[in-house]
Amino acid sequence: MFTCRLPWWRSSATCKPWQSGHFLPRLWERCQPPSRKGINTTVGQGQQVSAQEKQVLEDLEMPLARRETKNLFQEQPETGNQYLEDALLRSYLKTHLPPKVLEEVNQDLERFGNRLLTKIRPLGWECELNPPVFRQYDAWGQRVDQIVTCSAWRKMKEIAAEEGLIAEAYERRYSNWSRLHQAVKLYLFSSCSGGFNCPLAMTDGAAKVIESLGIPGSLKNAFDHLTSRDPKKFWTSGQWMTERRGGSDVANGTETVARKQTDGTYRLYGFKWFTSAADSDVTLTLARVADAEGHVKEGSSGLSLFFLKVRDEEGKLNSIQVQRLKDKLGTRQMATAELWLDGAKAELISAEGRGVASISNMLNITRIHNVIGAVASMRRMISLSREYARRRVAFGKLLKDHPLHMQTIARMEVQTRGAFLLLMEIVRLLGLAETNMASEQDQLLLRLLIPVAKLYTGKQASAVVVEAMESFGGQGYMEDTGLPVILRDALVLSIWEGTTNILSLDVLRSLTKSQGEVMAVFFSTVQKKLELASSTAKLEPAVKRMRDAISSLTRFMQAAGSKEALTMELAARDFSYSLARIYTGVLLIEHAARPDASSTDISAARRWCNQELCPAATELENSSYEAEEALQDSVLVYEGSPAHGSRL
Ligand code: UCC
Repeated sequence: MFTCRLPWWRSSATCKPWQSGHFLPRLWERCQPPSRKGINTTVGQGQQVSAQEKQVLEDLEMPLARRETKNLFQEQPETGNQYLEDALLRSYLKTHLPPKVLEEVNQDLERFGNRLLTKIRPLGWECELNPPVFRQYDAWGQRVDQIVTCSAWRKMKEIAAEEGLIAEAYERRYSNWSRLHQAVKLYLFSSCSGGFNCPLAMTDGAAKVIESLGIPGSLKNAFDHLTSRDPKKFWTSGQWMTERRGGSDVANGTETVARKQTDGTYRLYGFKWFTSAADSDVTLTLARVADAEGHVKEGSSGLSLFFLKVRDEEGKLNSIQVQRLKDKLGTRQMATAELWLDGAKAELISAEGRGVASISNMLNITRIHNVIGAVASMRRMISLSREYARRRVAFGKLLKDHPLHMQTIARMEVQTRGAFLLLMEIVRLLGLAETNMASEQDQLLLRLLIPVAKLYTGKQASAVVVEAMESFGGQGYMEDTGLPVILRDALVLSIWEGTTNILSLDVLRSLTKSQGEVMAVFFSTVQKKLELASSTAKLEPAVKRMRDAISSLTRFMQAAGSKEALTMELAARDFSYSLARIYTGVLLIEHAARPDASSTDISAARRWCNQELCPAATELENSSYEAEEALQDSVLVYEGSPAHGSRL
């Protein structure tokens, strides 16, 4: 008989092989066929857990000979109704929503949670298994440029309309809370959506731009379609902003030219390099208006915003050619294409030269959707990870009984809670702004927090999802578990809609544009929230650390303000991280100071505040933002490369 040695920290005895989780027998008959997603979901599974755990441990006592050796496999994690299982979400809604709104929203979310579980998640997996295909020519050699999507993808569009995933935010039936209700539905939908969250982000952004233009007559029909609950009427929108010369530097990268026609419309000529959800009905895009001589103005002030329909009434493309579909690391369920605009008919919808300022209304919405996607992917991975820990046995006990394993998941949980509260804060402020209830301070805070949250949660999602994947051991790396899909799709979150550095520079843009007012509001808001929480004794250490961090940030601002512009540019990322950590920490403290807060609320706030809260101040003390350090950065990067000599 063979034996294996126990780990070094246990007694020197040996254990039988079946005491190791690698030999865990088949316990339940719920395995899905390999072609389906390898993660199970059940409604109301919470009650079964202790019996299941008991069964796992009892089964380990059985001798190997009595078990089905040919069917040995590990138990799959199961999740139930996401809404009912999300304690933080439910406590947030209970705390903030007025009772009548809470009652209705609660009912809607519980019903939606069941629909997600039973209908929508399987469709999402079908979208993953049937990515879009590009068909350039028909059988007879005619160019057709069709992007063929699967039926599940098209069903997602119908569901999005029926559930009001865009409409909810624009109907405003719950006044300022409508935006939050919509965001929560999108958050629940995101990880089941098979990538359909991407077109919804841009559809929401397009509706927002049109609304912010006052819904002009020519766009009324489009607005009605974009915000419709009727699946037959509902349209999705793209956002064609990235061209061959650049995704970040839109001002210099945009080559597309708009030529005015006698009827007042424009024809667009150019090449769009990334056009996500290329099967959308309409889009917003940037171009340079040519004058009578055909000249265009370069730079940001030469850009204008256009609206166009992708196809005409007969379904023919609007003088657009699809070059090819992108071969992406993730989000493969959704078609991202390269498009030639060869005289596409379009309507100018911004003032000439105000394209970037106008499309930034869309960017700010899609960036919030990015935050939604980030929090949703973290929450999904943790849900699976914690369920797995209740079933998987290693070293003679369930993973959930290994303190180090639990510590690792708990750390992820703290990150996810923080990110969730930051998301809720932003959509709360947006809801106020959209119903004319936001003060000037609220609006400034919203402007600052959107890029902060986008850049920070994008990074958190990558880190948390990778960590959570590890908690499944080798299974986490296996495609047919569905777990790698979540990782691939999460990795775009720090790139799409602006990279971390571009967003950090946008944080600085908000400071400059408001002449520092955004920071005054930031400081007064965090101070106010802390004062309200300071009477909770258990939060004292967290409040103290937060006050210290705020002092550090104040000192950083004073010191950086007296230095050259390079200092702030070099500090932009650390500074943005500092804002994210401080603001999120304050939100966690605020949530933990509620009269009915749980011990986990308090613990989460304390743990968050134990990390370094103001890295910008530390790095300033380390002289990281000095000009010599910037030079040294180049030396470090290029040492040994052909560019080394030429740079020194
Ligand atoms: O490329 C992409 C695809 C990647 C991978 C695709 C895979 C599929 C993913 C699927 C996921 C589901 S996505 C696109 C990535 N690119 C971006 O997101 C753009 C990044 N770049 C920026 O954000 C830049 O900061 C720009 C383009 C906004 C900078 O443009 P400018 O022209 O240099 O900026 P200015 O001159 O500073 O700003 C022009 C005006 C100003 O207003 P005024 O003129 O009134 O002073 C700014 O205040 O625009 C205003 N503005 C804003 N206002 C600029 N940004 C904002 C803002 N965020 N909010 C409000």
